Amino acid sequence: MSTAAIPSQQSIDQICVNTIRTLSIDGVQQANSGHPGAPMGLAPVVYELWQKYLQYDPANPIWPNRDRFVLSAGHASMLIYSTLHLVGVKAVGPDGKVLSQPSLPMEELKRFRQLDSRTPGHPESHLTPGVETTTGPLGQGCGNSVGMAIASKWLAANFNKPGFDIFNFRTYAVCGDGDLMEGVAAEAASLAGHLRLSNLCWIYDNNHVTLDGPAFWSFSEDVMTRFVGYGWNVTRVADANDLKMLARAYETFLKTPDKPTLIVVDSHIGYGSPHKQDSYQAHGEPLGEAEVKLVKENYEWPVDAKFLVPDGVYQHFQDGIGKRGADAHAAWVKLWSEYKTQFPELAKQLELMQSRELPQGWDQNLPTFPADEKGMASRDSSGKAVNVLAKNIPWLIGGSADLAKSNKTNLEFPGAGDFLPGEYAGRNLHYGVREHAMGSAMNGMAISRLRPFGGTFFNFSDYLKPAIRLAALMEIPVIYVFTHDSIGVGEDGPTHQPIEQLAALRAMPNIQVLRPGDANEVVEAWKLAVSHTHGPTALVLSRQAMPTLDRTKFAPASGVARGGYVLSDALGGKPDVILIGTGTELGLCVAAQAKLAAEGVKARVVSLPSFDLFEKQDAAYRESVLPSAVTARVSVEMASTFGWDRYIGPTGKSVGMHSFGASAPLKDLLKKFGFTVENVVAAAKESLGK
Ligand SMILES: Cc1ncc(C[n+]2csc(CCOP(=O)(O)OP(=O)(O)O)c2C)c(N)n1
Ligand SMILES: [Mg+2]
Repeated sequence: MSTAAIPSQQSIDQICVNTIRTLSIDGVQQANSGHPGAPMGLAPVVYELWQKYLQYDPANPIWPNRDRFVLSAGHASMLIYSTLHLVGVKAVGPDGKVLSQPSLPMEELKRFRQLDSRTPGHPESHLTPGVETTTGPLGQGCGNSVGMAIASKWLAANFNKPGFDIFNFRTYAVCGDGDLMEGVAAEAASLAGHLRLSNLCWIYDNNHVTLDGPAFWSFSEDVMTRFVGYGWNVTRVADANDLKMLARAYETFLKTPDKPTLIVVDSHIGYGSPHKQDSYQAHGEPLGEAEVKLVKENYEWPVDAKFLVPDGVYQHFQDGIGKRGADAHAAWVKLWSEYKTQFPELAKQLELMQSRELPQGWDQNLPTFPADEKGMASRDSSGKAVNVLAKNIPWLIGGSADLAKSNKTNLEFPGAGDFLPGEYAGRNLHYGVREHAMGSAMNGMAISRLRPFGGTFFNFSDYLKPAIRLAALMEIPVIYVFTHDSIGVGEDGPTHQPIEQLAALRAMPNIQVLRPGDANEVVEAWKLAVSHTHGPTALVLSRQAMPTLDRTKFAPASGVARGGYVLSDALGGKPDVILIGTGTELGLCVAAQAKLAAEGVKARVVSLPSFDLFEKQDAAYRESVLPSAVTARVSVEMASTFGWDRYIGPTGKSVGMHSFGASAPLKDLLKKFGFTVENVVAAAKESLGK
């Protein structure tokens, strides 16, 4: 396409900015779906950052010390797609190797929002190399960026050596009014300010508009004062189109040594379109062919050209970010090769982290728990297991939302240390009472190749659910330590007693959910959690003790790996009834089995700590555990019975929860809600038709 129609007085910077804008407009228009407004307003912000400041090599989008760019305003996805295309970010193969072809060739921009494109409606990191994290649910990118900044500080504190700044990457997040209205961003900002994460920069698109109308309808707080209160450095750019002012703001960020930076950028949605400026109706929709032409006219752009990249634009990006990024990357590679010879041990660790592998001997010294009728709470066995694992895996780093002592997530071995403001080497994070930010930050940490685990009460898993969901979608290995997993918490009452949380997590795709039934199952569950590299794991653990089963009499706990296994068969096989239990209720099933045997009823006990792992087994195995001929079945679990019908069938019985719990001593609750041996026995008989 000829560029003759673009007036020569437009600087190359301006032409590049307008190319980002018009590619975004054309992508949205072609899809007839999406948000053109935010990319139009934000194009100069992103241009100035990428072209002049971002330490990023388009030829290697997985270089570990690259600066991270997060588009928290994920609805502006065409903005990042256009940018990735123009700067020529390379694709990455499934094996994690950088390829010679681009991540987003022009055809992909033209296939915006189409099936199997690399340009989905909102950016998805597992689909599109160059997209650092999946965004769209507003606020999450902000939370992720805090995790990335934490990761950079932690990596620097643990791996940098004098003269070897292997890690010092910065994280930039672009957010809008919606992001800053969301609670998760507020939690994350509070945490980042507290931790003095000077490597974090948020760029707030202060465009005075949200989907429903002018921002003042719903949002009138003083954002700058709020962030000053959080302990951030706050600066403002009064006109998003002023590249010089933007540059000054980025310089200010780079010069601020002790706090994160918020750059408030005043912009007008769809800037440059005088026709739509005052119309709040349509900015979340395609402009329409006629408006597209008017907008292009306003940019002094050829009005009929589509997906136009004027001559010189690709080259200009190559000369800017391309060259700067290649030089920075090359310097790093040189440093890294010297580092590898001087610090081979540390270098090896970093290589393992990058490929999400575990170090040799990662499972050594894990405890085996002897049989014990009184037993222990699974949170306690979990605490023991994770302390061993964390000692073996130096980048397994923990934390809790202010419940570390309850969740037993504290890493207590010598040298584990705390991650505190200005002290970034420690392995224990203190998220404070900020569950959602914890979940979202852990995503950012996992993306940065750390292996984070974080704890809270299972009931409060709802507080971080949106972040869990994104971890599952992004296929990243975050581990949740959810303790106090049932009405078994007792006196704290129904506000603290989870009911439907298990069913809800089991319904989520691509998360490993494990509710182990004794101390040795807990160890197996932790092994599965740390070995699982392409999705999150939720460990659902009790506050109260459960028996440690005698594994010389019962099947080995390694059966956990198959999700469900025959823990104890009926004498002579051929059970009349199958009792299926998880967690604290497994012991109840074992006791009921003995009682039934005394009455001449042959029962099999199946331990089923993980629905999802059991579903992954072949049909023959599942049939061997739950033979279809045995239709008398009982499930026993102190949670909503929702979902159990698939295992108990039409004649089965569920001993479970059908209401919220209550505040009372545990023994009274067990009686009230039927978690007694007698009741399980009665359910078994009922299922047998007796
Ligand atoms: C958690 C969440 N709620 C709602 C939405 C739907 N949504 C997409 S953009 C948007 C608001 C847009 O306002 P703003 O953040 O100011 O972005 P702008 O329209 O200015 O680009 C909303 C509500 C969402 N993506 N995520
Ligand atoms: Mg807005």
